[in-house]
Amino acid sequence: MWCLSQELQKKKHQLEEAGISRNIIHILKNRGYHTVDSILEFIRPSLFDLHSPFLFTDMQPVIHRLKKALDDQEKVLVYGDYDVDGITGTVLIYQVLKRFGFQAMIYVPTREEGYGLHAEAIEKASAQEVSLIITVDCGITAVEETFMASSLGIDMIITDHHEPQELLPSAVGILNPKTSGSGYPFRDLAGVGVAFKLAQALFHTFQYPAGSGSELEYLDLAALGTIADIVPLTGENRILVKYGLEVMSKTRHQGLQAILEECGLWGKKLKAGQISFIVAPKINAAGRMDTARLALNLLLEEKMQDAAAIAKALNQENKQRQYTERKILMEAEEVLSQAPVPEVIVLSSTGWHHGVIGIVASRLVERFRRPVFLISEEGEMGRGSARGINGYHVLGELEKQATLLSKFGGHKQAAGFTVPVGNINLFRKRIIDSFRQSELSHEEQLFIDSTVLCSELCVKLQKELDEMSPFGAGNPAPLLMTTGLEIKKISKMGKNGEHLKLILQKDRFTLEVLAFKKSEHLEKFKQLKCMDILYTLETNDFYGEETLQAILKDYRESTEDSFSEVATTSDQFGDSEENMSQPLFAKPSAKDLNRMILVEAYKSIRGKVDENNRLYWMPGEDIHPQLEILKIFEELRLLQWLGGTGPFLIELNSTDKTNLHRSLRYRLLNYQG
Ligand SMILES: [Mn+2]
Repeated sequence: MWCLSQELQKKKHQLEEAGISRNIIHILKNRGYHTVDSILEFIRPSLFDLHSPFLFTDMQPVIHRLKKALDDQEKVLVYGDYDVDGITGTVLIYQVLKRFGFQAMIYVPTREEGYGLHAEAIEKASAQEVSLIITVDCGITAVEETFMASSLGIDMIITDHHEPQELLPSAVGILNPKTSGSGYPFRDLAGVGVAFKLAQALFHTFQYPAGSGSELEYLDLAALGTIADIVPLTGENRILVKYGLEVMSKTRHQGLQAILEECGLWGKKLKAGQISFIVAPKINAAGRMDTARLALNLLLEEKMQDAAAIAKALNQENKQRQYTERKILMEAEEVLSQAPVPEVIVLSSTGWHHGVIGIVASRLVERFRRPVFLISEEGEMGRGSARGINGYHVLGELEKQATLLSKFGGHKQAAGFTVPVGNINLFRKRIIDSFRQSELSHEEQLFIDSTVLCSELCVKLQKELDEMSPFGAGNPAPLLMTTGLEIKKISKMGKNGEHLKLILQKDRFTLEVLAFKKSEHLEKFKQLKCMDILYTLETNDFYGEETLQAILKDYRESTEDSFSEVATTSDQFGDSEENMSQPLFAKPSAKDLNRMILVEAYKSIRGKVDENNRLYWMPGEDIHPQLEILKIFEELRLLQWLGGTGPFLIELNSTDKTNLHRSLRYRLLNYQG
């Protein structure tokens, strides 16, 4: 079903005056960004807006314990998870600890050992005289293991982002934004995001070593893990990923450079989609097929040559993984073809590699638009992986069947579980019954962000849409609709002709449209006189000339009144009109931020920087306008945030001439003032 929200009101909006086009304002309003402030924060995210890590209630005791560990040169074990989120977070904490002189070591369990904290690993750590363990991306349910560690004289610091259970481990401190008393305002951080917050607190506490780095250097790892873990790319995650991708394109991590080279992405502007579809699977391949050691070594490697060799090996392992994946997928589809596809797909087999069934489950969800539970039987036990559809709470459904399961955990969209093989049939029946009792439907709803006229399609619009990137979970690429197009030309594309390329036209405007994996629609397309399409927009750099390219998501034959065929929703708007006209800055002194004050502020910063052009600066009492100044300078690339959430470590760039009007933040401010 195609769903469209109502059109924007006709009167000219202040954001339009500041140079944002109507389509963009419309899209952002539909996505819940109602106030000018929230729109500005969204299209101009700033590192100066990162939350203080000390908002975590437990950050003080954690840092206090870490200080003691440093003073006494205790052995500290960083205990991570084997997926990309876990590995990046583990490497991040380990490297930061090392840089401040800690006796740090790493442990990441194999997939055979399974997810989470293990008693044997704690015993091993104890034998090696470890007296402090920091978990990364795991541990929030490790009540018994934490108790056991403490009986061996080991303290625990738990950093995690998984859903907590009622009983929390009695650790020195728990950093998990999903616990009720966490104190932290943003609950969607990935495991590596939480690790990054701990790193920020460490840098704040142990100071920024003169002339050397800051937490900015680790933003590449934070972005990689955050994208790979499919957490929503909104709020603080959006800031981490947007700037993290920039850091990644110049990364100091040799292994990251090597894997980007292996993927043909080194030296290019990076997109979140490339990281999740091309880079992350290669790093994950190690964790899936065997031990995660290869991926870990990749990120820790300091010699480029060795890093390149590991990246090659990972690529090989990924190919093996893809082969295994295809095989399981074919087997699953074969089973499903023998009967009508049930409301919820629950399949099990003895031959399936449990490290790959999660990906296969995702593929089946895409294909059949149903929740999927795949189980790999190993003797008496089955290890399962589940993926949901919109509105289906995978973890919640597993909770309902808790009596049939021996272990489960995860998130709303994805989860893992262990089930005795004898219970699988009953489990399947109950899961399907539960779905039937819910009011969920399998029909996919496509939410159209905006309708666009053929005449409006230009590279400038695409560039503006691109300012809404990074795209991914929680922030999909805008879905556009254009109606009444005729097919001018249609041809097959790709190695086996599996894709189609269409040239569509209306009046004198034409649009190039790519339809991936739609070659079987060729005849259908040819019979259409006139069509409406849903698509996302990209640019194609063709011999140095940028051209527009639409990626087709759905299509249908045009009717007399195309709009009446679309379900319209108006509830998303609410009373947003009023909100939109609220003044941007509530603080009275903010509107005085004119050109002169900005020039004075810039001179003052320039007068205070050290020989490395750096300044560790705490804005004074009236912090709000001062922060706005920093954000305008950041937008204009006059300065760069290096670290801190106030005080800030900033570095002045060498450019000194700029036009203030290039800053959207400044323009909006000026328009109001
Ligand atoms: Mn995670």
